[in-house]
This record gives sequence, C-alpha cells and structure tokens, in this order.
Amino acid sequence: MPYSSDCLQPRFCTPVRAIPFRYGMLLVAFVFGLSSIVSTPARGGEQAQAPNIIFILADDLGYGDLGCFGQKWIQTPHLDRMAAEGMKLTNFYAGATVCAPSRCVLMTGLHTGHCEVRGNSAATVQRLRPEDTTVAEVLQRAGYHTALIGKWGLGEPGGGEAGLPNKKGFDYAFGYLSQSHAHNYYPEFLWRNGEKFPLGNVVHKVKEGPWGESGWATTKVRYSHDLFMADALRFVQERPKKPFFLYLALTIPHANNEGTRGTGNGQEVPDHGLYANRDWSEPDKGQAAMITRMDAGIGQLFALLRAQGIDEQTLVIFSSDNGPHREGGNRLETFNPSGPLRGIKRDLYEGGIRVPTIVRWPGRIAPGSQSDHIGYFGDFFATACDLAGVQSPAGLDSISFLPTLLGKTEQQARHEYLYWEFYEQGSRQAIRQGKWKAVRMPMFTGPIELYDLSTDLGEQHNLADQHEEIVREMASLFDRAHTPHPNWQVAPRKPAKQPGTKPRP
Ligand SMILES: [Ca+2]
Repeated sequence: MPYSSDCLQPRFCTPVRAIPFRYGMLLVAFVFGLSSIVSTPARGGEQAQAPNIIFILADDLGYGDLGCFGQKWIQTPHLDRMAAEGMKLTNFYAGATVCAPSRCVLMTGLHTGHCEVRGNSAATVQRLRPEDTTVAEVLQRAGYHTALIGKWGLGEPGGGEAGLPNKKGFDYAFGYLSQSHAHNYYPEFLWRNGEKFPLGNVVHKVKEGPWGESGWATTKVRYSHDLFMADALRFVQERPKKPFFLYLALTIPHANNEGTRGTGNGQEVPDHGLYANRDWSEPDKGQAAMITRMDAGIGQLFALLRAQGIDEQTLVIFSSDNGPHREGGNRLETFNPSGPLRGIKRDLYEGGIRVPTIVRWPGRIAPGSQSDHIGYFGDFFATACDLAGVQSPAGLDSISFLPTLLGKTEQQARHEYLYWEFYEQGSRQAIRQGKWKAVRMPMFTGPIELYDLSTDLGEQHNLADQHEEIVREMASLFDRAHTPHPNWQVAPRKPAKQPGTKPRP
C-alpha cells in the first residue's frame, strides 16, 4: 500500500468504498467543499493520512554541486544518501534563474510568463498580492500545519506587506523577508511571525530599510543558517497531530554580496571544517564548507524523522532555486558547479535553471531510482495537492509528478513545453520541449538559438539553421507563453560588467 492507514481526523476516515458510489461522490464533494481535508482519497479500501511534506530549498546551488550529481570536491554524504534512498530527478528545473521569481513559481504554480513576480525588484513589486494563491494556502485549507523557515522574498515591509508569509498560507514564519537582508548570514535580527527576533550580531550596514539591513557583520554571534536548521528540528519535534508542510528555504550557498564588496569574501560560514587546510582561496573554502554544513544539517533532519517514527509519513524534496553564482569571490573553476551544463545564475542555458533535485519517501519511492521526467518548480503545486488529496486550482501551469515518484510512469502527464523569461542583462526567454531547448536573447525580437539536449547537453551547437520549422514553432510558443505585465518590461541592455567585480543580488 502506498499510504499509511492511520488517520488523524477520524471524522473523515469513513471508507468511501463502503458507501454507494453516488453518495460517496457527494460525500467527497462535500468534504472537498469544507476545505478541511487531511486524508487522501481511498486506496484499496483504506482511507489514509496525507503525508507530511518538507521542501528543502538551497540558494544558488548548481546542478553539479552535490556528490550524487557528480561533484568531486565538496562532500555531501547525507544528500548522497538521500538520493540512494530516494529518487534523483535529472531533468528538473527551477522556476527562474534568480531568487524571487523562482520562489514565486514554486509558491504559485505559474511560470514566469504568467506569474506576478518575474524578477528581483523593489519591495512594492517583488511581492505576492492577495489574489495570488500559494500552495501553502491550499495545504493550510486542506488541514496542514504550515511553516516557512528561511528566506521568503515574496513580501516584506515597505510596500510588500500583502505578500508577507503569514498572509500567504504559513501558520509559522521564521527567517528573512527581504532578499537583500538575506545576503548577510550574521544579521542583527530575523523575523518571527512578523516580529523582529534579535540575534546579537553587529552589522556594518550598507543599506537600511523597513525590511532589515544589508551589510556584513563586524561582530558575529549567531549564524542564521544554524538557527534555521535548529528551528526546523524544533518544528518537526513539536508538530501538532496533523500533517505538516515545512518550506525550509535555506540561503546556502548564496553569497553575501555586500560582504564580497566590503571584505573580498562573501562566502560566510563559521568555520571551514574539512576544508580548512585545502589549497583553495578563502571564498572557495567557504563555498565548500557552506554546502557541507548544509548537508550535515539535512542529515540531522533525516535522523530526527527516523527517531520520531515519521520517516515513512514524510515526503522530502531537496532542490535549488537557480544555478550557481560567482558573487562571493569564489571561482567557478574550482568546483565546476554547473557540472556538464552551460551557464550559471542569470543564464537561461541549462546551468542557470536545471537544478539538482532529490525526492525521498521511504516505502513509496523506490530507493536509488532516477527519473528524466521533465518537470519544474511550478509542478510542486499540483504534486502537493495530489499528496494532500485535494484538487489543484484551475489555470495553473502545474502538473503533478507524483506518478513519476511512485514509479507509475504510464500515468504521468507531461507538459507540452516549459517556459522561462528573464528581464536582466537585456532580457531573454527559454523553452524546453522534449529534447529541444530554445533560447532567445533579447526577448521577443532576438534570434532563436536551438539545441538538441539529447546529443548536446552542454548547448554548444546551435542547430537553428538546420531546423527552421522547429524554430518557427518555438517563436510561436514564445509569444503564446508570455502574458504582458505592467511591472515587467524589457529595458535597454546595459554594457556588460567585468566578471566578479560588482556582483548583484
Ligand atoms: Ca538564488
């Protein structure tokens, strides 16, 4: 059986199979209408509890940054074990190539041609509105206890209050609201349910705002990442007796961009651990130590799930919000964080958007399995609804990949295509359709590049001249996928900056 027979809300545990079909359907419709469901549809006569869902999001972690995805230097034994016990998704994509829009896609199930937050921007623009429905809101209405721990980036004081996490489906929220604030691993404070939570760090401030400050610490007392992991463990230990959704949005290994400009090293971590004596630069040691530190914390989380006896009731997804950066003084050559892929953060080549993704659910997902199903962050919405046993809202760009996870590939629906758009650096668009990848720079008007990923994973050979019909189809899809939005307009391209000189968020 794919689900436990335990049910935490007995009033919903009547086996549907025992009721005449039409009355059963009425009961199901009534129960769905109550929006208070924690039990999944009957399977083989059993009514079962919906599983806990933990989505662990790394920040700027590349496709090649984990051992189980080919990393040679940085040790990630716990995530490697997660892959050995679960499923690797090798064709899974972030929502965007930078933080905020990627998280918007994850939360709303809409791609960047349709969603509200399509880039990193000001608080008044980089925020969800009351009418934007998040997956957390749907899970909350379905009876889940919901928590955000870590970085939000979709609503903050100073004009983005409508998108604050406690207003967007989270019963509990601890962490950073602003992305600039989140650059600093030793901030003066974090936010806990809308209140400032002081940490005791002293910060050299570059910029202040109602959301917090950006800068770097001159006195380091408490490391935010460690607080997030400790809070996640506490949350799991103290969970109420109903399913939970934990969105653990870690900031590792994002750079402290202001710290890079101020000190030359934006890869902030309490110690370099295993790598202290390596012949690497300080930022490279920091980069490796951050990732290994994150891995160790995730190992503690898995140990806790086992100790609490909820390992088989908990589906855990690990992924990254976009490709790797070089904004902390680190060198891409040291660890090859994109692996075999072309490009990094801000590119719409594969390295900017294809992300290392692992899903673990003992007893349900085959250990050591791997899937090349083409999915992306927007699919989390429908997948979570599938797990919770509720209907996904209409009109989303979201297809559940639960059949893939459960090995029922014959039941897996597929996207006609995936789409991304990005407004920085002169703008660009991309489409993934089957083996084809199209990239257009600038948006709408640029020449369309076409790559066959089945033979050219590194996107080195532009085949546009050899496949004019496919290019015409891609042009049509680019136009079809994009819905105009007044907040997101293509700006004239600025002169290129020298790599590593003036990193941006
Ligand atoms: Ca990011």
